[in-house]
Amino acid sequence: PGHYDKVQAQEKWQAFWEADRTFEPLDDGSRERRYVLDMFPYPSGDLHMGHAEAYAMGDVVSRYLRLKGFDVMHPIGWDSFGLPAENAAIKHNTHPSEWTYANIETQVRSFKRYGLSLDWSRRLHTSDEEYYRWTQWLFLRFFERGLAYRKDSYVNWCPKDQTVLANEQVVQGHCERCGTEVTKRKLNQWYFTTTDYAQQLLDDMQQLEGGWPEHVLAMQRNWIGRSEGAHVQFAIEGRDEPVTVFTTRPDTLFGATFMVVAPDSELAQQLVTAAQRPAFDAYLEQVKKTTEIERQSTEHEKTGVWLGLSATNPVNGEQVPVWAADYVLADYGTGAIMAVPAHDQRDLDFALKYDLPVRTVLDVDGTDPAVTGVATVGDGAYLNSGLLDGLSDKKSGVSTIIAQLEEQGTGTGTIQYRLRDWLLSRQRFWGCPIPIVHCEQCGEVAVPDDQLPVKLPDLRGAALAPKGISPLAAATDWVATTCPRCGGPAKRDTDTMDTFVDSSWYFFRYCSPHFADGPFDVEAVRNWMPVAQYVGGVEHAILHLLYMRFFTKVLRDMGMVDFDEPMLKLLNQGQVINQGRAMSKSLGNGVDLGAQIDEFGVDAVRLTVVFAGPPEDDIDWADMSPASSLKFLQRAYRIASEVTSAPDVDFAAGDAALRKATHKAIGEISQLIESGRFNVAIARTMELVNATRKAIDGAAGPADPAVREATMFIAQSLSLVAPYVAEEMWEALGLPPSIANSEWPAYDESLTRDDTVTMVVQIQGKIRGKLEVPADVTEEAALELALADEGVQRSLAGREIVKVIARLPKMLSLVPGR
Ligand code: ANZ
Ligand code: ZN
Repeated sequence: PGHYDKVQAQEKWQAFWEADRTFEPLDDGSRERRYVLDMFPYPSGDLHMGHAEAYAMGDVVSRYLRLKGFDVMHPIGWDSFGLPAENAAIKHNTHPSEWTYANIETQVRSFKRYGLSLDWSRRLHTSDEEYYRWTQWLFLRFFERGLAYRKDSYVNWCPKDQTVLANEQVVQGHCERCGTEVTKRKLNQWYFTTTDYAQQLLDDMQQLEGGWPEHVLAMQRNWIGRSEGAHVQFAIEGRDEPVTVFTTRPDTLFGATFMVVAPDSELAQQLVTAAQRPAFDAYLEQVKKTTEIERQSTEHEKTGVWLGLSATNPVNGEQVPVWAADYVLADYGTGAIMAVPAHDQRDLDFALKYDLPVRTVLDVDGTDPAVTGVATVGDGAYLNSGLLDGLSDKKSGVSTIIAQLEEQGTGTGTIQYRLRDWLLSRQRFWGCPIPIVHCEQCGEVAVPDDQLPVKLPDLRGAALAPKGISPLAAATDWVATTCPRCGGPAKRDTDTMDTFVDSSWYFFRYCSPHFADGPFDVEAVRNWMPVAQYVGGVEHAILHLLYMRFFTKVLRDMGMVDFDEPMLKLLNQGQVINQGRAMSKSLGNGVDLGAQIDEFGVDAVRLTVVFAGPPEDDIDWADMSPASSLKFLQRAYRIASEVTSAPDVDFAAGDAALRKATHKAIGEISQLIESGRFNVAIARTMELVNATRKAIDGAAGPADPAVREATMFIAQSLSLVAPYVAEEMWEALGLPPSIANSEWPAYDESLTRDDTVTMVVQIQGKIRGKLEVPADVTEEAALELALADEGVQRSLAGREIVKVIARLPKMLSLVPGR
């Protein structure tokens, strides 16, 4: 007796919750709604320790809000398109869906075993036709609004495999499959205009202050990267159009001694002279082998080639040579810069290497960059700078030069964002097809809504292997279609969408997962969103969160949602590591979740991960002891099995000391959970278990009503992390299942006060009231209590207090005015 059988309990309660549909929300408006969301999983094999932690955290919030009386929606689904399924299909000569859905089923079983309070009725998979139909529908709405467009850009290309590679398939510049050096190839690809929303994405972060971790907001801010500066036009001899550069330091224009354009830009192609063409072409081939990261690195040795011509500096008419160099990127700013070697280190490195002039135009610290090799930055007195000479701060330098350029018509102040448009095309099979048809007569034509979804053709195994064009392009029967506009012959677009598109709107779909007339029921989204708590890994701190914020803003502008930000609160759980290192196959330090559960049970594993430390911190499994978690749970269960009072016993008659401990715990644990300090909440629960044990063994005994009250709350508090043992405890207490439908107790503050004293309230020397107050009552609190007392109020009859004499805690004397 008194022993909790973990395996039996798991099976019993899983079956109960499923049959009872315990975790499906009522969704009838009878209770206030709360939406708790975990980032949905990718179906790569079974759940691992990382999942165990993340989902345990989300479940604490979800179960707590449910007990607090909210109608909680806590859905689950799968981000089920993606490259690993395609690789598995090639390897095993199957269809990617086989690997995908088999893994999903494995994960479903594990999630259920893990005892999460998930609503299985809302389950979705982004690779289902029912889902991707609406991904396509959304794409078309973006397309209609000019938010989806095509342009040329470079992709990673393996010359041996003849295939496009995703960034994660390029390992140190080489193809992951065959080791060949990866090069770049130009392709016409689809983009979303995230840049149109750059400023809103920045501004709306104000609404997330306090709800999102500060470092995530900082990462978003950096990624958007707002820079204030100017566009400056340099005339080119023999060319009508000037070349425009973007600079954050237009005030250094007098120090511009050359100009640089990105070698892989259209502009470089236009500018290069016939004489320099061979040198340039050879250089471009070399640049294509350099990764973007190398090009941006300050360590990387900069290279370049002269394009054979000069440009005119608009403020002094000076002729400066025009170069192409790898450190200038094609898709930032205008893809062209004015080089000011004295005050920009990259330009200085380049100038010293190629023997280009260095001219100091700012005296920052008395040093000369041409001599030291160190560019000087910041504020300083302007030199050799015409109208700027005499000024000595950047702010007035910048505004003066911009005013001059604007007057001349050779430049304007501008704001530049580092954020780029979202490249969403993938030359991959296992993704959502882009619902566009290319017609020779009509150009890009949207597939009509009533013909959605554009389904993937049935390709498997070798048909997915690389062979020069993407698998969809090779499916010629599928590609050939008729133009929806003119009826003539046309071709389907053969790209699929980045899976980040799928995950940018799944949280809307959960609100009405089977809605057939649109991606979601607007009314359902209004009822449930924004999400009260979002939980997921910090690896998604930038792209996923930015993209889903972007989608939300577009949907808002379409009138489909009425808020700016979809997730009010964000929790980034830490990682589970082992022996100080991330778990990995090569280190052999992986900890298998299934094996841990087999040995210690779900409750003990969940308790361990949540108790390990603040949710945001990493957990080192080597320091954990699921065995002692299990021991504690047994201790808690034993208490419940020993309680002998009836369920309807009157708690008020219980042992005062234990009642006080219980109510203190209720107050504190509620606060701790609400502020995300789950580990401390568990520590408080452990203390209450100890106090209850003492009461049972001591004078109070197992029949004392306070013991029942305490044990009920222990079970409820434990139910947030150890749901099986909590249900067993609830049952042992003779209470109806499920504990998940019980009510989090109200905390009675008066019970938690320390010893009370009777305070006498005198008015003009006469006793008008006697009150029970805490022994350590403050004058302010005493006065407030006194003024709330009916007898005192009657006697004061509305008169103001002009003087208070306090001899606390025994006496408070009030002198009213006339
Ligand atoms: C002249 C200059 C002088 C610059 C100076 C800086 C200091 P952020 O702050 O990141 O926006 N730049 C502009 N476009 C570029 C591109 N496509 N690739 C590489 N570099 C580019 O940086 C803006 C500065 O980075 C610009 O201001 C430009 O160099 C360079 F004392 O112009 B600056
Ligand atoms: Zn047509």
